[in-house]
Amino acid sequence: MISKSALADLPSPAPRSADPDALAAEIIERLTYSIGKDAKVAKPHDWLTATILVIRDRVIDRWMESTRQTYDTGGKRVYYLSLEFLIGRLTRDAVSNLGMLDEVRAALGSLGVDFDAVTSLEPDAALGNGGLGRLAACFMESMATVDVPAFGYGIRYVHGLFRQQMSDGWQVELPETWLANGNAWEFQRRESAYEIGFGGSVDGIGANPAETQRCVWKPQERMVAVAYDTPVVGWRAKRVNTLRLWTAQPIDPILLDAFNAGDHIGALRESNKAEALARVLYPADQTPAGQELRLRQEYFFSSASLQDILRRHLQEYGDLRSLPDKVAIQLNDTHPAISVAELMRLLIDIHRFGFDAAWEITRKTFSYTNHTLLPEALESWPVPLFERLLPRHMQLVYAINAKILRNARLERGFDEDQIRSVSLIDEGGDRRVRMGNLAFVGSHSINGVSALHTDLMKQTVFSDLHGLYPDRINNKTNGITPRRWLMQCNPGLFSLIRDAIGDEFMDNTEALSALDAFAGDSEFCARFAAVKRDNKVRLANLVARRMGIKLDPSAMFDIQIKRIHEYKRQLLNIIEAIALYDQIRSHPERDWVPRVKFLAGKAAPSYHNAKYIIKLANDVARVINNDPAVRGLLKIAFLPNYNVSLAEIMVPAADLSEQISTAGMEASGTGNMKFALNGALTIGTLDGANVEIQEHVGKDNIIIFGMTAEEVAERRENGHEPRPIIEASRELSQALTAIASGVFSPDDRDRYAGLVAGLYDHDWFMVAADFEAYADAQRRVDALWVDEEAWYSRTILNTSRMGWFSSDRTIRQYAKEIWKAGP
Ligand code: B1H
Repeated sequence: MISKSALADLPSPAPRSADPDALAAEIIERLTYSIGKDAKVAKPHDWLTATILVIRDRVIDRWMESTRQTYDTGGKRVYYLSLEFLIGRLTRDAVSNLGMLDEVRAALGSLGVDFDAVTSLEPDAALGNGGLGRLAACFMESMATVDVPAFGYGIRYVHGLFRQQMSDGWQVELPETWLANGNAWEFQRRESAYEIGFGGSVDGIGANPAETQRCVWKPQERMVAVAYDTPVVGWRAKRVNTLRLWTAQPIDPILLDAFNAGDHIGALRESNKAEALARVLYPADQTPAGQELRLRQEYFFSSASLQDILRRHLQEYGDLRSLPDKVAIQLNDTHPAISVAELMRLLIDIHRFGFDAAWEITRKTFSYTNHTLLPEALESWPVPLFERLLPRHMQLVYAINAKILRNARLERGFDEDQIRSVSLIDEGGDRRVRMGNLAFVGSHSINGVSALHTDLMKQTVFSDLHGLYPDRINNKTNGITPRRWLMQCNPGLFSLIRDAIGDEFMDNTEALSALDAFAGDSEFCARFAAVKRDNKVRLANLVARRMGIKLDPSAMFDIQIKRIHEYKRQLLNIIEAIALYDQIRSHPERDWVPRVKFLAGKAAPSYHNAKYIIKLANDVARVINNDPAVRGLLKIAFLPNYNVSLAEIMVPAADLSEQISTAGMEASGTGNMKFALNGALTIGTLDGANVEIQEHVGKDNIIIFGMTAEEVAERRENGHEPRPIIEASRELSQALTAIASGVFSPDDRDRYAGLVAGLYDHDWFMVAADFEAYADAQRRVDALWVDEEAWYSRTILNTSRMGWFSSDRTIRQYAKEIWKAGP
């Protein structure tokens, strides 16, 4: 070991150079000495790894400085707990945020290596399902950008979201192996390891043990959480934060007694059990898995993260009473909600706080983001399972509940119905622990993710809790990072904007508004259109390569990309395509606007209807794309394996963005923001953040249609009858009859009988109810498209006015209003 005095004299490494020659020399050095490959025989992957190692050094310099600075200034740290981080590729983002794109490109070029080819070998880190996970990734980048000292905490899944393959139009799930070639971005931290327990029993301490007092939990099963750190570089590398992902390891790697007794499989039981825990991401977006392994994952990463946070705080401040002053923990949905009980346990049982003192620290430290109102997505766990796996936490949940309900009844005069609704235990049917209620009562702030969603939260799921704690619910409308979702994914538009308005928007996205002045400038419109065309050609080439479908880049590119979900209404889009197909054939004399409808997205493997919707899209595409009567005026392409990297190619190529969820059901949406920022017009409902997008871009520059959230609720209440609506619309009933009778599935005529029957029977998602409005809106879009200059001037106004939707703005609001952290 090194003595303290010697430490002070340790030399610092020389700062790394950004000079292309120096970079090239280092890449060769890394190839040789870190990877052990001669440049002459190095494989593309070796070049990627060597390049990452060289870039990483530049990141590390800034990383250590950021860490030191937080220690020196005693700044408050933010911890973002999330079971999902849907990051995508890291390398281009890091190089770009370091401001070294040209240099690294030149360095590799001088070695005969193409930067784009090498970086496209990097697998997507797909440790998330959809919007919720991608939001966490945007937030990590923005927290570094706006200089908030932050850690993201999650799980290092060996298998992220599955790879989607199409087999005859059906989704097939294959395991994703993003770590197969190693991961040069991460650092294993063996010293950051914590024991995590499950099951067992609880002993009271003292004469009259109560669950509110200190107890000893003796878990029956134990494992170790080990940290892996990935640096997250903010814009201009002002700050580098840490994404800390946990992996599970056994306490004993092998049970030697069992092994020596000849039980070679049994000897590895513990090891397998631990490793299984963190192996796979649950692929069920908005339909909680409900299985024991999922609860284990939630507790495992919550406990490891909290132990890590408390250790760091104690090491620095020596006293946990100051925790809320120095630590803010954001719960990304209810997945880490068990943290509320875990922090109580750690404070009471390990650090000897009394119940009330522990409760005050807990509430002041946590805040919770709700991302969905879908009833099926609200997590709850059966009491017997909870109790068996986490007996001490069960006691604490009861103790917290008693405190809350006493207060509600005695001091606030809550009646039986209200008590039932705010209780942490759902007593209707089998008894369950409600994670949303636990997260709510354990937090000082509960936020929604768009203005509409926050209002609905107050009126629906949390209405009684809102009555009990009226100052806790607040709104933080989502955002997206403009680095990945404009500067990196759309270099053509990026440089066009710089030419027009200078560089200010690179540090303040709202400065994009200077583009407003160019909306009426025909020359600028033409240049904007040329950039769009290049992006469309790039996408068309990809589709030709991957799917063998030839597309015309001068057609309107109409894109719907997101998870496949009935409430997102891909079905509405497909049915409208069929109706349009019929119209084109019936009226060949009309001037139809040529369109390509792109769809992409994954379905939860157990989501039956979603899988049929994918199959339908492919069946309809086959028929329409091959019908000569359509004369190429309409094409449909369902692109397989939608992920962040594919989005980065599709978003810049869109003319029209489909955001058509049933009003009241999409909490925010973030894809909607990416498209509008990149100069697509939105066709959408008044749902989620669409409402605020309309307020920003202006009514003339977005195409809104359909029922409002209020109208949907009203119609459901009064008993929605879809049949007469369907029968009143010739286009809709013809399209549905075609689907139901097997026009698109001659090999299995009844394939879609169930899907169509759902529309006639209940139409829960208002597909039939909104069809006419949607079809009309699409014809309005066609009319706008025909006047090319007016179209581009509208798209320019979208780009110009979307700056507010930067996640930097969102994070500044969280930092100021919830976390009280950051500059
Ligand atoms: C969102 C989820 C979600 N809301 C449960 N809820 C999950 C719920 O694995 N699970 O159990 C996974 C995901 N995801 C999305 O969050 C909303 O639907 C979007 O509207 C929103 O933009 C996004 C980010 O706030």
